[in-house]
Amino acid sequence: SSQEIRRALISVSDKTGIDGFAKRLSAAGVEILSTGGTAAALRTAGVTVTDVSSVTNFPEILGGRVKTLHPKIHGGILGKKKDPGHQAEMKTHGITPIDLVCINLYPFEKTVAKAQTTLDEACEQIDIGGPAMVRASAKNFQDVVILVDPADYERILSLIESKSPISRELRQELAAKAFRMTSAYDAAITAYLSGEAKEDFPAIFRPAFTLAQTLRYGENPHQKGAFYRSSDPADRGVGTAVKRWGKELSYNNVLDAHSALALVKEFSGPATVIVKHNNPCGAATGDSLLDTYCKARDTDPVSSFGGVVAMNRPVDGETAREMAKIFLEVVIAPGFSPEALEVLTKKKDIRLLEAPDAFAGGAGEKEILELRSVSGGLLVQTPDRIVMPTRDKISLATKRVPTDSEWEDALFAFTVGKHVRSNSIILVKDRVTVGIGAGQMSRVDSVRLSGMKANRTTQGTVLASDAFFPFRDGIDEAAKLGVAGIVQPGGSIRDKEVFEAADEYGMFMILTGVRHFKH
Ligand code: 93A
Repeated sequence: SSQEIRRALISVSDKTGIDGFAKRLSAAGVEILSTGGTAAALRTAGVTVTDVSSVTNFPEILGGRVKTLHPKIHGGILGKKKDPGHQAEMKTHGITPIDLVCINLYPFEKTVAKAQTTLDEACEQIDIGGPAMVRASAKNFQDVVILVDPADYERILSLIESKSPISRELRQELAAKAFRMTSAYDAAITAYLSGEAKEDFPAIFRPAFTLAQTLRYGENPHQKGAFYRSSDPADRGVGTAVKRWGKELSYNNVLDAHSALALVKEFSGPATVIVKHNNPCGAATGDSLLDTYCKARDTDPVSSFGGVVAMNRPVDGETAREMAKIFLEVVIAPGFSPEALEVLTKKKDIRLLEAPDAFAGGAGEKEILELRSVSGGLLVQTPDRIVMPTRDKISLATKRVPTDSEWEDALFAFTVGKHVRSNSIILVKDRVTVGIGAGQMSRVDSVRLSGMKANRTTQGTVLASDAFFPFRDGIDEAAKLGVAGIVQPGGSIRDKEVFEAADEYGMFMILTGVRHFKH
């Protein structure tokens, strides 16, 4: 039949197992064509081979750069058996059909993975003729079987040996696999030549985590969960914290402790952050740890109950005694004084995490990539490490100028906003959160929510917005709350209208030029 495999072309860089495959093909009566190195290897193994150069009647030239790029080869692959025109032309030009093509390409990726590889060496390993044949065969898959994976050899051999037809479905499956391979090959070349990823990608995908704990469950009891610790000595935090006291951590504890820690680390003076459902419900800086704890808790005492607390100073006795008054899920801090431990270990439901190395960082801290799984893929990004430009580099959009204290509140509010789910609006007074509007789908609702969440007057507060105001409505709502001024990135097409609204209400407006979406 026209589907019979009479002639195969084998051209492989990696010759492992190719002799066994070729021997069986040959024994089944298939003529074998091969390029220089492959032909030599097959002859050594005792297989009868026809040289491609004898088919083309042209030697391999340019050190092998041109071996199979010839009409006698590509015509043999691309000619359609059911097309009388094709068949006639092939006859005229003495082109014999090729029914099976078996290829593996020059090892480009392996070559560039070696640190000492030069650009010239890398370029020499860009296979041109191989992919051309792979793609030609895959295009004409109804007539040509394309093999690019040794895992498929046996399937095809057994069909040939039993004189069974190779179905269209199987041919198409192999063609899809072939194009997948050449497109990955091209992607590797693209990445190499554009200087991309050489360091980042292997680092992301190398096994970088070890199991820290099998969790009782995931986010919910019907979900399974596990917690992995980073093997990277520069990646320190919740995963490397030492548990000084308490029950097993849950999936949600770990997540909340991570978020609370990330925010509290932003501050240099004593600070406390309380997180609920992965959003801060209170944050404060102040003179003492006790002071900051009380202020953070009183932002939203209802939500603070059962909260996850992060502090950037070792927990002392008096702070611990205050904390012991309500139920808290987790406390994460650089340490605990003996007195604090004595007080807090009386509570059976609290977990105490000591993470001194999480605070060791500073300016030279290594950038740890953030990974997030999505269906069918993985998102990777560098962390959001900046807050806002320094006061001398920042622009003001309004007539009203902030006082020193308001500048400090603006910085504090904008810092908190960076750690709250978008759209986020934060009201702050004297470096203490007054109201937090988190995770709304419209900014104006976040403004309203920040006022609703306030436990005390919002008069004279500074409002931070994680992204620009699309309309003036957010400013109108802020005015109703008695906000003194606003800090936001700016950059909306309606900025003018937004600035005018702020001027109308006598507010100041600081433009940071930095956006802090957190999804
Ligand atoms: O240098 S190429 O881009 N030019 C070609 O015409 C060509 N034809 C086959 N590379 C070419 N090949 C590749 O040679 C194949 O993809 C295979 O990887 C390799 C096999 O060469 P040999 O049989 O000489 O070891």
